[in-house]
Formats: sequence, C-alpha cells, structure tokens
Amino acid sequence: MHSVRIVGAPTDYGANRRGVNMGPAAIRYADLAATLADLGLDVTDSGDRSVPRAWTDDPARADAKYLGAVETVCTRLADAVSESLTAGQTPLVLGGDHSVATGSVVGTARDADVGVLWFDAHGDLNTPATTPSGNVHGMALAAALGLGEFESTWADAGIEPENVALVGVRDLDSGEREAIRDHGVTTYSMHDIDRRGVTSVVDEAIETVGGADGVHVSFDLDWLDPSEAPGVGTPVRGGATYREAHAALERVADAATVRSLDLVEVNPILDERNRTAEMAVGLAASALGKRIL
Ligand code: B3U
Ligand code: MN
Ligand code: MN
Repeated sequence: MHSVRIVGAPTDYGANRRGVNMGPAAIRYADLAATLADLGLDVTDSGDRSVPRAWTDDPARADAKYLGAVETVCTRLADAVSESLTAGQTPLVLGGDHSVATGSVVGTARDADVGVLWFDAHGDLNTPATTPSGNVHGMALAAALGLGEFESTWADAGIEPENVALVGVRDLDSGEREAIRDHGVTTYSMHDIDRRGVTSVVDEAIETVGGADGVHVSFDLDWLDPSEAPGVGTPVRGGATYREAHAALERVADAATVRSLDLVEVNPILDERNRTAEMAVGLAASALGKRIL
C-alpha cells in the first residue's frame, strides 16, 4: 500500500508573520487524513515541526526578514522529509508560508535525482539583493537553487535550474525575470496556460525537469484565482480555476512520480469558512492519485 506522512511546518516568518502559521491546523481540520485514507493510502501524521519563538518583533534584517528563524525551520523540515522518504512514506508538507519549501527541496533531493514543479502566482526567485519586500517566502526557490547570497547556505541542495519548472506565474519582479534569464529556469506563465491549456503545459514541464527519482511538487495555494482560494497572504487576480488546478495535479500524478508535495500559504485568518484549506485537501487527493472514475 502506498504510504504518506503528513509533516506540518507552521511558520509565518517568511511572510513577515501574518497568520499563515495556522495553515497546517486548517488543512488538517478540512479532513486531510481521512480524505487520503479514503483513497486507499496508508496515512501517518507526524505532527508539526517545532518553530523557534521570535525574541523580538523586529526582524534583524530588512532585506531578509527573520531569515535565521526560516533557516532553522527549513533545516528541521529537510531532516523530516528525508526521514519520511527513508521510511518509504511520501512526505506531504503543510505550510506555513512558502519559505518552508526550501527545506522540503533540500530534504527530498538528498542523495536523489529530483525534478521540481513550482505552482505559484509568484516566481519566489528573489534574493536579499533583489527583494521588494524582504519577505523570505518570495526567495524560497532562489534559496533552494543557492542563488545570490544563498550560495553559502543552500547551494548543496543538489537542485539545478534545469531541474526546475515554474508553472503558471503571473506576478514577477524585475530581479526575478533576470534570474529566470540568467539561470535558464523553465517558466510557464498564465499566458501559456491560456494559450495551450494546462495539461499540455504540465506535460512539458514534467518532461523538462526530469527526475529519475521523481518530482517534488511545491504548490502555493495563491496559484489559484482568489475567487476560488481567498485564504492566501498575497492574492493575485487571474489565477488557475478549480478545474485547471485539479487537471494539472491529475496530470502530475499520471505522468510523473510524486516523490514529495508541499501545500503552502493557506491563511485561515483571511479565508472564508476554511474553503482554501478544503481546496488544498482536494488538490492533495488529485496529486496523490484520486480519479473520478
Ligand atoms: N514577489 C514579491 C511578492 C510575493 C512573493 N511571494 C509571495 N508574495 N507570496 C516578494 O515579496 O518577493
Ligand atoms: Mn510561493
Ligand atoms: Mn505565491
């Protein structure tokens, strides 16, 4: 039987502390474990990783707020993801803001050949030198790739730009466009999805990233249109529909091996009756093999 291990990462340091730390609780409340068990999966919930307490309300750096706390969480999460894989359980990481994904990628790529599919309204390719906000969740992919000053912390993750595809972005900063160009990160915008259809784009993304040991799917709920997923920290109009999101993840489940999965940026404070968390649960089911027939 296929096994899944839920790993909570309840942090909002990467989003400058605005409530997304309650995401794991909201997603669990939306019946994650029972929904996956109904698919015939063997589900274990390993609880939440501990998150350091902030000693001050002041981030030490304006260009990378709470970076120390983010690194601590990512280091713990990387170990948890890697242990889960060693135990034969697919890690399902619940954020938390998207900064946790650096830990997921580092953990899943340990001694393995992994492709990364990053579903997001944003590029998450800023560095402290380019960020407009100082929020580390907007740097999570750059950190996993060891770009800029992250070369000294995460460069050993083992992920190269050619193993990564950004899918469905619609809000990039100028430094991120440069990073995409300079490092050759395969990027599909919402425009590509409008033009070609989501399944064709996802199929090509899967082919591009490779990954003999499977793909890591990092899914930011703000990929969806805010009319369908309002409970996220940084909503951007023009996102994927419910149907497109399910179609995308069904293609991933069919055409790739899902080695590990993040569901991040659910913010219950901004949500409407937990519908964004419920969306996350449904999407996890599609990514892990749920089919209509
Ligand atoms: N690119 C902007 C905005 C942003 C990135 N990720 C989220 N928002 N969730 C930044 O702050 O880096
Ligand atoms: Mn993101
Ligand atoms: Mn985003």
